Amino acid sequence: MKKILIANRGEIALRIMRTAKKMGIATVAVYSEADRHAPHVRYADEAVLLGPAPSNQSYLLGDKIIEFSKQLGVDGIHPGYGFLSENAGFAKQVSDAGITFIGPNAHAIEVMGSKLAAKDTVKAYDIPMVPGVDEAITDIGEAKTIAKTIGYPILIKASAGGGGKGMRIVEQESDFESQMDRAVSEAMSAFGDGAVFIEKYVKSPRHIEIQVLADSHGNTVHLFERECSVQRRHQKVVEEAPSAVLTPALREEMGAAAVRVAQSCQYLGAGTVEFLLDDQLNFYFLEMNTRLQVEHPVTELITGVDLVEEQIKIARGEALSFTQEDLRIKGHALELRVYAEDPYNQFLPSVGTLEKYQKPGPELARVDDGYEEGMEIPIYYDPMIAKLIVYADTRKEAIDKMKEAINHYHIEGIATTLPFGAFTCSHEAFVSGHFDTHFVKDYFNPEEVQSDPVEKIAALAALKFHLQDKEKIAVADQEKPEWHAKRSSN
Ligand code: MV4
Repeated sequence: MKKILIANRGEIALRIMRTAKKMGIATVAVYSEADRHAPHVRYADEAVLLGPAPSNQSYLLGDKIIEFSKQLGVDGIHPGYGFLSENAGFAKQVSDAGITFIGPNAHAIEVMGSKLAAKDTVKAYDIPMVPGVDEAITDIGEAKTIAKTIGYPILIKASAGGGGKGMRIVEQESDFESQMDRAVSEAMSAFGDGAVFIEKYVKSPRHIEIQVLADSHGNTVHLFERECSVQRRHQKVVEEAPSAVLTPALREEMGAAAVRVAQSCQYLGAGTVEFLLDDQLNFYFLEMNTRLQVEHPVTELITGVDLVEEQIKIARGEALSFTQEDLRIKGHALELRVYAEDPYNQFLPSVGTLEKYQKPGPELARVDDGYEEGMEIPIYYDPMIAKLIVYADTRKEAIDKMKEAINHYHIEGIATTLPFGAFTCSHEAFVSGHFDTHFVKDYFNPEEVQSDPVEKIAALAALKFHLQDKEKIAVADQEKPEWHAKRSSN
């Protein structure tokens, strides 16, 4: 493989190109009109303009990307995450064009893209699953009978789902039909697929995911877990590896299960198997993500494996150069997603220009970013500016290092999630490891956010009055109150 095209933008495009260059592979960037001056365009050996800013006129144009690839003699296409990365049709079109898709085969993408197909595929592989059904609900009466056996509360989920869309908690039988109707119509409008199923609702789960790598010679290994329980509105904000709660025995058991999930769909390349972990440390398979994930760096730091390099080697047909026994966890890594969002104002997007942009030095942190001082954050794409990643011998030292790195990260012109990171790293629940996916809702109170004194305190006082004011006219969030309706009472 001599030349690869990176069908993506921002930090992940740069991240992939860095490894390609290290391997002596030439790089081709693609970009939209909004990204003409973006670092990923300058960093690449060649770059081609796809079209106007909106993704459906640029980064989602699979045909155009393949056309350019042919013209430029590209051997492989790396899709990054988002955009075309989990589009089975695109993966197939790329291979049909005689170009290597740096990712799994279309079959694995398709199966894992449907939660019901995924459950059906893994069920012969001894994978623990949340009590529930593995078929789309067609008969309400039958579904109610099953729900009664499982026991309320139950959760209705969309098969095509993602980001919590089409997901509804049902507390009691009398709410079943109305919640079902809402889930189906939400799934229909979001995914064009109204298929839903039910599961027992796991009350206070932690989100644990296992990184896997599978080559084309029949070797599949896992690279341990990442914990991503600190989320809000189904968007991860802080991730770490390893998890503070897994024992070596549980880690091995979950790792082995993840490997079987990958084997069940003849997986190839890097993938992630997501599990819920309940308060009794029971784990349940949720889904498999068939891409390189945003939070992959924490795994790289604790294992010393460059995941993009492995993806490229696997795509070239090479066998993994290590076995499961060769892999060890060393140290602890934390990642904070730095979003252009205002934690003091319900994490609403904060648009504007990076008037000031100074990062902590490499001795303190790895910063994977895609912007520079003076740049505007386009409104068309994901609002993530950077990933702030730290590594230390122990979890406690990593947390302290993250706090220090945040203090050495200076961004002006837009609000970011940096203060939220400081809040999390100073919170007793996070520091002690006693937290779950409700962390943000249970504890995050904008008034407690740790930050540079004086101006911030003044700003917070102003904010407090602002929020009190707003509360009176607040329009309810579409999914949150419902989802967490019962939490405040436990
Ligand atoms: C669940 C659950 C509780 N019980 N399933 C949220 C997104 C989707 N991928 C799966 N999700 C959940 N599924 C059962 N049976 C709770 C969640 C959930 C969640 C999962 C992982 C990380 C954050 C979350 C936040 C809220 C709900």
